[in-house]
Amino acid sequence: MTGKRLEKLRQKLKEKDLDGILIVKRENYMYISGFTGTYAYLVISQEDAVLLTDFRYSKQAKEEAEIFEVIEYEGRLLNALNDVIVSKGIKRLGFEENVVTYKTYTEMKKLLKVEKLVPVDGMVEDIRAVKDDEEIEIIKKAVEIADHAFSHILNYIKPGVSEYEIALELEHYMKKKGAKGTSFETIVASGYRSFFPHGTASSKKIENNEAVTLDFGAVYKNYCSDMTRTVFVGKPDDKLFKIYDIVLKAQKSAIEAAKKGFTGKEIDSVARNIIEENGYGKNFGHGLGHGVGLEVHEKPTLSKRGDVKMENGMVVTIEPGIYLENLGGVRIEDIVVINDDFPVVLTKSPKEIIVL
Ligand SMILES: [Mn+2]
Repeated sequence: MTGKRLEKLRQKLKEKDLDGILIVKRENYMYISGFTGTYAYLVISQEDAVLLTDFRYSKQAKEEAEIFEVIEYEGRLLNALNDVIVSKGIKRLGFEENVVTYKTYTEMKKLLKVEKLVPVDGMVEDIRAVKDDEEIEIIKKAVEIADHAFSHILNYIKPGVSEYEIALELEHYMKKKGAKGTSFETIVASGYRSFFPHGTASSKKIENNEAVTLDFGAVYKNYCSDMTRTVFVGKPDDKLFKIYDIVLKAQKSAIEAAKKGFTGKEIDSVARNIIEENGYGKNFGHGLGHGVGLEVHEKPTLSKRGDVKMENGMVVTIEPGIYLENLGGVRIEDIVVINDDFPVVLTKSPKEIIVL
């Protein structure tokens, strides 16, 4: 599994003319080495793959990161790191510029005997954007857990129940079904609060005749899922039914447009044009979607800034929404896998209007 990933990374090191790279971000070292613990540093060059960790994790690292040379260090990390870099002959060392703090960078500059420390932007993240079959199978399971939780929670949403209680029940259910945790803080936004695209659950109680937006995800084997549905309780304002139809049309059209070779921006514009044509352009103030994997928000982005072309195996969300102040909002979000001319839609929950 990880051999291929290591190969891809080594190819990128060559392209950037780096002798090696230091990897400290957890999702990145998990992806490259297979080690799932919470403390490790990887040093990777063309010939070597070293994992530095301490007493707490060295046995686990040896088991999980099979093709890595695991070094259990004592004392100061940077000294151990320097020993590795010197013994492996690394002169130009890349580091993750979005992860390493200024303090660490300053210390590395002082202590590491390298010719140059080279900031690197999203090298492993770019590789992670395209999932292999093993990853897609795991994400499928994370999506399935959320799908089951959604059908379970429909029986639970009624006037008088608070958003907190709904979030708690969703989370409890997902954990019972095998989730390790939630992908992010569960969003339950009802009535006027559904205007807030990211309204995390509050003590507000569900009332009759309002919209309830649920946005949540399960973590399974360290991979995230992410889904959103808006359901109606009783008979809310006709306008909400109207925007539901528009969002649904935009969402389905964007899924059809999610083809290999198209940029995130192009796919975003398909949904955005439909919403704009209907007069709600200003009420769709966020991007269409994002990659999902070890992180709930990762590459590629599907938005006005999305200039990356879709490749088979990319796993992304498609989640347009319309939000009307004082009235409420509607968002529908599925996870899809890019696959030539039509993506594989992983999310199976119904999308037609549900009135409870
Ligand atoms: Mn999302």
